[in-house]
Amino acid sequence: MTRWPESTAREYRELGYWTDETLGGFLRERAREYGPRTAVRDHRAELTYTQLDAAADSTATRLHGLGVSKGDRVIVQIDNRVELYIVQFALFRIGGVPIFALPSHGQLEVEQFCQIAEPVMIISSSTPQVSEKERVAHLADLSGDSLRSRIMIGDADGLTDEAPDNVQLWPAFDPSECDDVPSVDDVPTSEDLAFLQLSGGSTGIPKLIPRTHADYLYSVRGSAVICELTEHDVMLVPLPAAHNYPYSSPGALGIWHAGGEVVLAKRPDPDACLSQMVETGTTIVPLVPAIAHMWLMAQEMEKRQYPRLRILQVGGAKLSRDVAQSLERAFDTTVQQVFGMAEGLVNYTRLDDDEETRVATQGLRISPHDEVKVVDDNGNDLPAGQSGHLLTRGPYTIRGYYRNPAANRSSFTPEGWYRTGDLVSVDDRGYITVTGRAKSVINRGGEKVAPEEIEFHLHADPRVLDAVVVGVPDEILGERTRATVVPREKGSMTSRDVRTWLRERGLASFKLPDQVRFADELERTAVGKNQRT
Ligand code: AMP
Ligand code: DBH
Repeated sequence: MTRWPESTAREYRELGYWTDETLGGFLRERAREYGPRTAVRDHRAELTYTQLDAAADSTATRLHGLGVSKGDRVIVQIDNRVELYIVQFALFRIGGVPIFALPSHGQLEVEQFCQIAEPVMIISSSTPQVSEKERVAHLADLSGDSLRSRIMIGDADGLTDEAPDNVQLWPAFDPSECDDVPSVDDVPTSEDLAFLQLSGGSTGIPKLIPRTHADYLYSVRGSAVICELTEHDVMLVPLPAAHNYPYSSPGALGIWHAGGEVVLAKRPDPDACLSQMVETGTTIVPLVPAIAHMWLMAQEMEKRQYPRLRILQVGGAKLSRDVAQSLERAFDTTVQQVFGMAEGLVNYTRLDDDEETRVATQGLRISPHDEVKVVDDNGNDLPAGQSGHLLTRGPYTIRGYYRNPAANRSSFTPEGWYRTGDLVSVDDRGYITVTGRAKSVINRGGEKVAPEEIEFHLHADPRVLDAVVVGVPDEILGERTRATVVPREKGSMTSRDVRTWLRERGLASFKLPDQVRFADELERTAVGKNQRT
């Protein structure tokens, strides 16, 4: 893991940004303070802080018994249910390093995580896209050489006894059954690697983001202060809960920091979620623009009241001024724009910002020690107000990806600045406005898709002569993906064939092209590369 220089690390410690607290210790401390209060709820369970803490302990004991020890990587692909958090905290306690796969990742991505990170274990659940039966089959088939255990967490009744020998079935968690505390000799410390997040990435191969306990918890505490969270806050989580944004900006961790309650929604559909917001007295909800747009349309029809809703967060992709204004009016609340990245830097509009700032900018950094600079194509610094490439470094921004020297050479400067690939302008106050993007990533409603990756898999299809993938404007998603395919034999393929091919390759569902066009040839740039316009 590429680390911060020692002198910089010392500064962050001296400033009190990095403390000795680990994520495992964080939950223990919260349980001590807020014990009987509700920490988290999903469609079938509700856990107090004490129960979440105890569940993490008993699961840690179990995982330790299976041989997971400090530094071991474990792929965790669990959808929005309490077990996601229980497993994460269990791993943090024993120093296991979760890789936060998303429920929508396919077999292909999971195989790639195995190749890069050599995990000893994978723990999965069914997801909105994949049934329990299918998931068990996926687990059994995974070719990760390093995997010693494959665990499937289920709703008990949905699981059969006919599971393959190499997959263990764990029934959903029962809060009355936790009694043991793990005895671990080699405990993690706060500057150790805590987990691996995923980057949307601009190449075909996923990039794993190494976050430490200390750097992450600093960003969580800062975020909780900015959002003025208290123990009366209730956060509904309609996005995949393992994603960096609903996990830490301020996310579930920010809510727990303050003693509040997290409510996991199975899916982001507006009908269910808007009623759930009323029922649970939701005070804060993280959304991406595409979902915010859907919710807005539903709200304009239904006109429900959310007397407790303080903050409607929108991040992950650029929010239009119009939608921001309409959201505030329709939900009678404050919109907070969140411009962040799993690599680190997170910006928020502040709750007391004037309307123009709230609807037109993507906010201000968390920390005064977040260094932000804007440079031109040649790397020269630009003055305030001019648009250019955003570079950043700071107390919770990584200095390098996990086991990826090639990406590190291109994504980080020798002085440790992370090249975000975003084009922005920064005003005199430090507020950022996202003006565009220099990286080739397609931002599909907050989900990041690398066109090269899809092209790679299209080229692998023997029926395909050539293919190019681009993002095209979409009113709801912001951008949607369009594949233009040149078949070897004209008329030999349908768009369904193209999607089926990609799905069978094991690609995540959100990476399947929204639109497929066929052509006789592709336009080329002067150097003969496919034109992505
Ligand atoms: P990732 O590196 O996969 O975590 O994705 C982070 C990227 O998402 C950023 O570098 C931006 O390109 C994009 N992004 C996140 N939040 C916003 C936002 N509020 N407005 C515009 N783009 C955003
Ligand atoms: O898009 C992102 O990755 C993102 C958006 C908002 C993020 O990681 C975050 C906040 O922390």
